[in-house]
Amino acid sequence: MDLLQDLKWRGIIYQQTDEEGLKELLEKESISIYCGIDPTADSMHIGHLLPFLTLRRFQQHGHRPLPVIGGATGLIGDPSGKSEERNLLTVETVQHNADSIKEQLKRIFDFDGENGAVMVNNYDWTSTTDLVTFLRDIGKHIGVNYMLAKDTIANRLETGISFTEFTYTILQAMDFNHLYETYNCKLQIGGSDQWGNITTGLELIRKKQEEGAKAYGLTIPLVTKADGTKFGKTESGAVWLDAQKTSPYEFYQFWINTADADVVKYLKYFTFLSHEEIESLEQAVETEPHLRKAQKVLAGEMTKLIHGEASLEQAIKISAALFSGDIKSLTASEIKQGFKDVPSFEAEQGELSLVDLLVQAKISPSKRQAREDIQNGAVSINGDKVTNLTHMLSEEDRIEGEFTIIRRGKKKYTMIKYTN
Ligand code: 485
Repeated sequence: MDLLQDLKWRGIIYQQTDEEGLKELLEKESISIYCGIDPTADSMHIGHLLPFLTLRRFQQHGHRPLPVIGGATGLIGDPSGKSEERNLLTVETVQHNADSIKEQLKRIFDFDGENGAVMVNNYDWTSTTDLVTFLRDIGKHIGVNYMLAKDTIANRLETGISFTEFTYTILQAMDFNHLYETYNCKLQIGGSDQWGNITTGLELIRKKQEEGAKAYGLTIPLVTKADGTKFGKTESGAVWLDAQKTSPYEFYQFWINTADADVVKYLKYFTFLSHEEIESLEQAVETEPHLRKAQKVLAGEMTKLIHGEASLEQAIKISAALFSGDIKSLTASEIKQGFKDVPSFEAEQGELSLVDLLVQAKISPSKRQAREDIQNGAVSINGDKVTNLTHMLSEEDRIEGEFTIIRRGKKKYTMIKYTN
């Protein structure tokens, strides 16, 4: 099966500017293909993954990926999908963000070999284009009427749009034209919100390049969830690729929690598993959904891809320990990852009776209940059941001197943190 058929099978193609033309082109030559990202935050989130993983699929079929960092466009602000003008970021912030995102993109592509990826930053050619050249050589080719007809601009005419954001689409078009000239880049991909910007690029290439010059655009669907809620968000916010913002354990858990109704779609979108492997997992969802085989494979593949094998193993270990309640096997750093979202209570250093603590931390509703809980064997400290009613919490109950994990009943965990 060729690349475009595979993308179709996976449901990755939303819109194409010339389906037949691109098919013919890919049959006869290896091309460069690009996708850009604006460094508006210091990390990518999983909403950015699909376009870049798709770029990687092109690389696996012999094409050269050009991940583009929007060092210039990030300073301007894409109006696409935004109902309001963006606040400008400082040059320092955008530079800092660009450095972090570059490191993350490095993990997705192969930079060696004949079709090795080339990472570029549009600041390099945008910042060196002077205003007169921009207006004469670029702006002259793009009609204002043409721009006003773009959804992303038309949608803002009522609420207002600055000249700065209005111009954004031309900057992205200039990138496509520049990459066409420099890397023979003939295809730009992006999320469905990028259609307007991608087609402005094609317009510019058509006007500026020799007769018959041709480039293509392809967009990728917005990732949706069967229950209608937004993909990529959890109670604690966006799911980031940066391990400091979203720990590998949380990242793993995010994918593990995928609904049966979505899991096959996500396996197709995000993993590099073969059609046969995905079809057999689809079978498993139907015949033995309780085993959550497909979710485990999805979470495993994604965590390995973004955080590496060791972090995946750790995430699996934390998940198993939390499930069984056997948290003694975890290191302090693993406990921190696994218990980040459990309720926490700040206690003072020094001796404190377990009964008092259970009440103060609102783990048990009353002293009487606290005593009952302890007697019934329902309370454990760091994974060890405690039945001694007069137990005093001491240094020994602190993991690395920093915290204690109390469990009441099967699932209710509380993290006790100590103030000095
Ligand atoms: O030449 C280019 C310069 C900048 C961009 C693309 C080409 C970035 C683009 N305008 C943009 O805003 N992209 C979004 C971003 O940076 O977060 C998202 C899109 C999404 C998908 C993703 O980037 O909203 O659909 O394309 C990779």
